[in-house]
Amino acid sequence: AIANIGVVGLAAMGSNLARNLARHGNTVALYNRHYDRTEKLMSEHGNDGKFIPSKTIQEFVASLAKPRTAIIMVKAGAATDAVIEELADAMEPGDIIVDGGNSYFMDTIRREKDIRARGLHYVGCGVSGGEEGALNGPSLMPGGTEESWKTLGPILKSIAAVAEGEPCVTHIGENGAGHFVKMVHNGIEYSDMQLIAESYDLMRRGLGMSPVEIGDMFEEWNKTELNSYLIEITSEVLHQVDKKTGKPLVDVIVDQAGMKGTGTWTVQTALSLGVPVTGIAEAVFSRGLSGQEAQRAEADKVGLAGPDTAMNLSAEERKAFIEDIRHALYASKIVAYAQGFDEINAGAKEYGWKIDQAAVARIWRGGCIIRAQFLNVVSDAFESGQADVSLLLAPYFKEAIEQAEESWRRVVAQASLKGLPVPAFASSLSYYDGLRSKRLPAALIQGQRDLFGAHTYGRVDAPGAFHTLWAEPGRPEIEA
Ligand code: NBP
Repeated sequence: AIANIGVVGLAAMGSNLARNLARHGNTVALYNRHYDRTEKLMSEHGNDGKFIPSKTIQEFVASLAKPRTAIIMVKAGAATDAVIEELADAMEPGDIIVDGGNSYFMDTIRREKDIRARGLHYVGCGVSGGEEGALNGPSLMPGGTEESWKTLGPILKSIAAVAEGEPCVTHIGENGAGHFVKMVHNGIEYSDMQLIAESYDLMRRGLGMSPVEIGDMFEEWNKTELNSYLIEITSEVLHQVDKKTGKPLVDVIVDQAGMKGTGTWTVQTALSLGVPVTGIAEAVFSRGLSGQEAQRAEADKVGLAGPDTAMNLSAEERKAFIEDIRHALYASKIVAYAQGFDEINAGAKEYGWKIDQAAVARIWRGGCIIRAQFLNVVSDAFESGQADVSLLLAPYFKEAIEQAEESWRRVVAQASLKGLPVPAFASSLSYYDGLRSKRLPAALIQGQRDLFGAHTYGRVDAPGAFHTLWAEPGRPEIEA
């Protein structure tokens, strides 16, 4: 038998992806460094479809039809490099190596160049949706050449999630474009989660609601424009009761959020591109603060000053404030997405990719962690060209924020007065206010820079660069 696709790396993600491929009529070659994983997949799920298991990479490559196409699903970093090397040695020009792991896009750019020089195709493909998505339909973000997309496209379309009748996969762009977009997807996921967490905290500590009451509220919110996978699972988490103690599970979980690096990459990349992704950055920093165990314990012991967080509102005021939080969440979410798409735009310019933002929004509507009804209107805004400058300037989102604005300000102000941390809400609002300010205090900063470092400044009334001779009052400025 001959396979039309192969999977290398059969841990949680790889075995589920292989099963998904087999269930959709593909004949799937299988290889894992330790054969026991391959055996386990065959014995437990061999009936899912047609598989060709191999014990060596040479056997695996020999079982593939030309052009041979293999998807690597191993640990990102050195393991991926090792597998690429083995595959490239065994393959022939024209064959396609796909990396479906969470690789850093600069690694993908480097690997693509190396592999192309050997006459093979190399595709870095973002895979979102976790284990469940890999099995039942992920959102897929492949980079690489147009030529490789011709072979790979139909295979990926066969296994991707479907949203509004369309498969959640599109050719993102050359070399590292797919992994870049997957990275920003994860950054946006961080900010979505942080905004939800801040909303929860305001209701919990500010309004004194129980986890179940808040879970019910998220269930209600899931029927609004906030409808999304993350809001849905938040409700599920908040309704969960710990079997051991009978307490709400959320109260038994240690309040330290882990991270594997893609959020950090998103912010590091944004910093080097000069794109303000304040919502994502605050989300990453908040996880960082949550992990500062020793500092937090000491601060708690010392007792840093601050107000009582309870807001003591009447039933009616409480209802109104919950609505305010919902509006603040929506407005901040729009800002985070606007910033994420700005980063994609800046990355595309820097690395020479042609990325269709509308198509990106469309493939995020299903399969992935940030899937949301809201992405329909995001893709419409890009499709129509109304979001070319910023998503915030597209009429639909401009109006949505106008409707939410007062609530948003009340939430940030009240949270501040009550000592409740809302870094993502507050930074998103400040970004919005900065964007709409006709003049920013950056003029003062530029003046300071010219004084201490002769960095020069532009004038509002004349072209060119100017420098003031600060020490000589009679001669205020010269053209630099
Ligand atoms: P892991 O990231 O846990 O990696 C385990 C796999 O890597 C096993 O198949 C293992 O083989 C193989 N491997 C290692 Br480790 N070192 C190797 C080497 N030097 N040579 C060959 N194989 C090696 O698996 P995962 O959780 O299934 O994730 C796979 C990829 O998908 C990762 O890049 C991950 O970031 C990405 N991803 C994960 C998720 C998720 O929700 N988990 C979502 C999206 C993307 P062995 O069995 O022989 O040890």
